[in-house]
Amino acid sequence: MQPPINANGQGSTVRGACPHDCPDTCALLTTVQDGRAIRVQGNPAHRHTDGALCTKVSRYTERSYHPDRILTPLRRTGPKGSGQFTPVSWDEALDEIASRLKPIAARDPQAILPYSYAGTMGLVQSEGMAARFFHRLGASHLERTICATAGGEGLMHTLGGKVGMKVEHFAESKLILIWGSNSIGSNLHFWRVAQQAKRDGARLVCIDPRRTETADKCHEHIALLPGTDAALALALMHELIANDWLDHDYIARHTLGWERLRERALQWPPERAAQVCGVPVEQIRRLARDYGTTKPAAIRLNYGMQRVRGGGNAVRAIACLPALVGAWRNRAGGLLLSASGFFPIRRQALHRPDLLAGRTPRTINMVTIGDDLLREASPDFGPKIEALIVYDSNPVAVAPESGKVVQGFAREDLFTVVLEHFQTDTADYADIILPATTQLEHWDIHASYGHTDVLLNRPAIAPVGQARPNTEVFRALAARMGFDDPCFADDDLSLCRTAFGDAVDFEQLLNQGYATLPIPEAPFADGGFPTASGKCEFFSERLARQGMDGLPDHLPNHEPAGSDTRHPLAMISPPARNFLNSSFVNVKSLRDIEGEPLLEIHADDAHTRGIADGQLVRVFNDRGEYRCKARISERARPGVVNGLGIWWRKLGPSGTNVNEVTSQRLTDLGNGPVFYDCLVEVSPCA
Ligand SMILES: Nc1nc2c(c(=O)[nH]1)N[C@H]1C(S)=C(S)[C@@H](COP(=O)(O)OP(=O)(O)OC[C@H]3O[C@@H](n4cnc5c(=O)[nH]c(N)nc54)[C@H](O)[C@@H]3O)O[C@H]1N2
Ligand SMILES: Nc1nc2c(c(=O)[nH]1)N[C@H]1C(S)=C(S)[C@@H](COP(=O)(O)OP(=O)(O)OC[C@H]3O[C@@H](n4cnc5c(=O)[nH]c(N)nc54)[C@H](O)[C@@H]3O)O[C@H]1N2
Ligand SMILES: [Mo]
Repeated sequence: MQPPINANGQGSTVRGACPHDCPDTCALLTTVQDGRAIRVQGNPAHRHTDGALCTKVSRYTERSYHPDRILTPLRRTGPKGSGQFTPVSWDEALDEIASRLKPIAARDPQAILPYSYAGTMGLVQSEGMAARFFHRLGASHLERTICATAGGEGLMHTLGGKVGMKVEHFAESKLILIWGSNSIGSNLHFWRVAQQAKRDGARLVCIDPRRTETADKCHEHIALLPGTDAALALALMHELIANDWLDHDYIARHTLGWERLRERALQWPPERAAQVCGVPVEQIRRLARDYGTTKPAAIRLNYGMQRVRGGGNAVRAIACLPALVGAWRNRAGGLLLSASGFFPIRRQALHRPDLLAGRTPRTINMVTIGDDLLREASPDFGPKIEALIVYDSNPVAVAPESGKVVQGFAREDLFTVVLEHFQTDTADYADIILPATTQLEHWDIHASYGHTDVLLNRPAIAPVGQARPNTEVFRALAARMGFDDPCFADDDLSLCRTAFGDAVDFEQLLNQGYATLPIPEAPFADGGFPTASGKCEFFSERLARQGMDGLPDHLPNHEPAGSDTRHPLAMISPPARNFLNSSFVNVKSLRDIEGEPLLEIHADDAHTRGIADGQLVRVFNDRGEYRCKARISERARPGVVNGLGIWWRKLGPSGTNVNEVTSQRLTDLGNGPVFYDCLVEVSPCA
């Protein structure tokens, strides 16, 4: 085991990192008294955290010492899903898991599937030891697509990777487009920078179907229909061309495919886009003028706008804009979706794909886990999934089309292990639950997708109850499976060192808790994009070679608004501010702020359906239905309803949540989910 406490030579304050799936990756200071964490604060010395935390993480001790924390391994005693378990010892639990996995592995290890996402973003506790274990086993490979792959691929094809502006330089921008991002809720530390820019005279424009708390505080809100962002971006290009608001020199020297993009964009006059986006044509013209004539102009994209069929293309289209106006020339101009591509993570050394020893296991997409758990063996699919090991994720609540996900998890012939802090909707279906440590209790090291610092997390307290770090569980399972490769003996601190090797100063991390990557102030002022051509690729040869459109285009949703008279409303399900995906839903003080599951609906749509404010409603389509209270609200535009997520199913009025109605279809690029490409009807409950 790891040394439980390291007081860091500072009495009882321990430096850490917020583990959550959020662009901000805050530096934490935990105050420990008599071995107990009594307070978690933002580190004032870390420029991006600036001493401030979101409401959720400032309640971290409430989550870590929650009376419902799982304190011992548990074995199921009732039917799957009933949530009935009895405590067992670690040895019993681990022996049982190994004895169940061994015969499956002997037949075909691909019948075993890991299922994990970003419960912790830590490089060590997420896949640090787990990937080694599953590679050595030869288990099915999980395609980790549930969040960001459409946008990630879009960026990759256009800019060459998940790279962009440094977040701190938005403070000097004069125009900021906040595009598909509710920054106040999900990117608070960026919002603080945007506020600085606003005080210095910047204009803020929010592009989002929902009138969010962020939209409220911007100068302008463009409430487009979900999944129409590429049409808007193409119309902006049309106007930049028509009015010659272009940086011809930057285009000539640092871009590829301009003539072809020009032709495409000229097919998108603002009138056409206005029709598709459902916004006034004047708004598009004004936005184009602002973007074409204000310098420096910056775009903060977030992943909210890529959870639709054309999400990858939409990101490609938007990522072309800064090059057209030469915005990258200034450090306060350009675009930021994710900065994670700047981090020199040594994935091979950490994950050890060499342990596959030449095997190439099949891939299962985490988005389609509902269908895949219900599939029989076949030459196309491979073996039926017989065992599932879930960690850092709550698929029964967060994966789309949960009717099928639940049916799959309920299979009697499926052996399921869940590593968790709490008895989540997913843990209810486990055969064995293993108690996991929280960030206050283990070592980890973090990259970020919203800034460019590496953070180290030291354990502040001993594990609560019998909890163990994920790494420790996979070490113990490796031993029981007879895997004696030396890499299974690496302890967590050495895994932290391995993650970046010499690329970051580990002594500085130990002493200060964070280290800044050396990245140029304006990384693409003179081109130098990490694409094959070194240019911003408007046209992608690579996509064209794969038989796809080499240019970005608007691809209508799988379920476009107005295409199904039985389900006329477009539904999006963005995060509730005080939850993080399905994490924190069980923290009472935070749940009290959110109240209960809500569907925001515009007054016009409510009245035609006889729905009163506060009334219980049924939200349904052919995939399923869930119930919640309706809130008649200006936050919803006509034709679009907002089902704020992601509630635990068992805390919802009918034991279901919003993912009952979302679909398992995929995005144009990256095989991502289409949570916000979903048509429903809403009716009042009697
Ligand atoms: N408090 C909190 N913070 C979070 C999260 C959370 O659950 N809660 N989630 C974290 C995670 S997992 C991620 S991936 C990141 C980013 O997570 P995101 O899901 O990108 O988070 P938001 O910033 O809320 O952005 C979503 C916004 O996009 C809008 N939107 C929906 N459809 C469209 C569309 O078609 N076009 C446009 N333009 N906008 C659309 C939604 O209304 C919403 O306001 O945030 C992280 N931060
Ligand atoms: N309808 C709809 N669905 C969505 C979204 C949406 O906007 N709308 N957003 C999607 C997005 S962007 C994402 S990223 C996914 C997120 O989906 P998930 O990554 O599954 O995120 P969470 O729901 O937060 O669940 C993470 C779980 O990991 C556990 N955990 C945390 N730390 C540790 C640890 O150290 N060890 C172990 N063993 N467990 C730990 C937590 O207790 C929590 O239950 O959801 C997606 N689902
Ligand atoms: Mo996400």
